[in-house]
Amino acid sequence: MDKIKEKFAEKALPMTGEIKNMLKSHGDTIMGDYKLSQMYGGMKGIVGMVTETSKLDPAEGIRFRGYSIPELREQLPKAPGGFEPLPEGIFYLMLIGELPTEEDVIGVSNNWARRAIVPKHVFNVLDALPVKTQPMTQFSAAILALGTESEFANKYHDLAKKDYWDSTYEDVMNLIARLPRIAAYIYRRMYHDGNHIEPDPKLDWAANFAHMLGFDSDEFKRLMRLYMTIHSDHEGGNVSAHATHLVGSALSDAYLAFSSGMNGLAGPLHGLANQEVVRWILEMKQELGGGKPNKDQITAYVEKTLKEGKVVPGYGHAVLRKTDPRYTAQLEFAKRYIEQDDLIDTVHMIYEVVPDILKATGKVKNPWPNVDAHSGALLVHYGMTEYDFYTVLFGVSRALGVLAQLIWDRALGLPIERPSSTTTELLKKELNIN
Ligand code: HAX
Repeated sequence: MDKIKEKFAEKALPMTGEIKNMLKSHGDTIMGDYKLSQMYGGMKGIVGMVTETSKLDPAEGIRFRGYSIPELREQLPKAPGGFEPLPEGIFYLMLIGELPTEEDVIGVSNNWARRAIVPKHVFNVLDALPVKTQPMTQFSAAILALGTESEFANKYHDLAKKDYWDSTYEDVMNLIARLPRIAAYIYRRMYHDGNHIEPDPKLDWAANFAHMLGFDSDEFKRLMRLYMTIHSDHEGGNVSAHATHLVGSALSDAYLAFSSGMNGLAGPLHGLANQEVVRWILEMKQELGGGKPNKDQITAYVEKTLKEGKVVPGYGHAVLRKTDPRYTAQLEFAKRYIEQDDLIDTVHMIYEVVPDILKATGKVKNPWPNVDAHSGALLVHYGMTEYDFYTVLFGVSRALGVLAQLIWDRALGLPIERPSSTTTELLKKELNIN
C-alpha cells in the first residue's frame, strides 16, 4: 500500500468513531442562526458543512490545516535550490493534516509520476472537439472521459461503504497525476498547432507541468510551484469545492464530481476572473491608445466599468474582508524576481486606486483584491499570454484541495447532501406579507 495511503487510513479512520461520539453527546447543539437575507444571498455566512483541508478567515485569509500562506512558503519542502513550496507538500498537508518531510514529498511526486499516463481515448475526445472550444469546456470533457478508469465506479457494486475511501483514494491520485498532461495537451493543441510535449517523469509535478506546456525556464517552473500551491483550496463553500463535494455526496465518482467543480470554476465570478483581469487591463490599454496607464486613467476606467453595470474583475470576495494573502504572495514573488514589467506595474497601480472607488460605492463588502487580480500578469511576464487558458491552470491546482477532501468525505462516510428549500410564496405567508 502507498505510504501516504497507509498514513491517511491511520489518521482518518479513527475519526469516524470520534465524530460519532461527538454527535452522540453534542448532536443537538444549536450552532447558529440565519436570516431571511442569507436565504436570498447565496447562503453566505451560514456554516453548513464540514471541510477538513482548509479554513478561510475573513480577516486573515486562508489557512491550510492551520498554516497561513507565508508560513507554508517557509515551511513546506522545496525543490533543490528553490524558494517556493512544492505543491505535493500542500496536498500531503491537506490530506494527512501534518507538514510533510522532504521524503514524504518525494514520495508523492514519484507516486504521481507513476500514475501519469493518460489513456489515448481521452486525447481522442479532445481532438474531436473544435480547436476553439473553450479551454474549460475541453478540460471538463477530458476529465469526464478519463472517468472510464474510475476504480470506485467500476467496483461500486462489490464495495462495502467502509471501503469507499480506498478506491476513491486511487481515483484521486490517478486524476491528479494526469491533470497536468491533459491541461498541457489542451494548451498545445489550441496555441501550438498540436505540437505536444511528452512528460518528463524525473521532474516534480509542477515543473513537469511547466515542461509539458512548453515553458522550461527555472523561472516559470518556480512560478508554477507557487501558483499550484496557493490556488489549491479555499475551504468548502466556494463554488468549485462545494460543487465537487455536493456531486460527490451522491457517490458520483471522483471524475464526475471534479468535473462539476470545474464547470463552476469556469464562471466569471469565480475562477474565470483570472482571465477577465488580463482582458480588462488590455481593453483599458487599447482604449487609451496603448502604453502604460497612469492612476488618473485607471480611475476613469474603473468608474466607467462600474457605470456600465459591470464588476471590476479581481476585486471583492464573498468571505474575505481584506487583501487576499494569495494576492500578496504573488506581489512578493513579483517584487523578488521581476525587475520591471509594465503589466505588473499596472496591476500594482490598480491596487492603489480600486479599493477607494469600491468603498465609495457603499455596497461592495470587500473592496480588496483577490487571488485573480495578480496571477495573469505573472503568466504574461513569463510568456504565457493566452489568457483564455488561465482558468485551466487554476483548475489543475484546485484539484489538490477538493479531491483531498473527497477522500475525507468517503472516509468519514458523509451522507448525501440535501438541504431544504422553500418558495417566496410560502415565505410571504410565514411572514404575513400580502
Ligand atoms: N466590482 C463591482 N461591483 C462589485 C464588486 C466588484 N469587484 N464586488 C462586488 N460588487 C457588487 C456586487 O455585484 C453586488 O452588487 P449588487 O448589489 O448590485 O448586486 C454588491 O457589490 C455586493 O456584493 P458583495 O456582497 O460585496 O459580493 P458577493 O459576495 O455578492 O460577490 C464576488 C463576491 C467575488 C462574486 C464579487 O466581489 C465579484 O463579482 N468580484 C469580481 C469578480 C471576481 O474577481 N471574482 C473572483 C473572486 C475570487 C474567486 O472566487 N476566485 O476564483
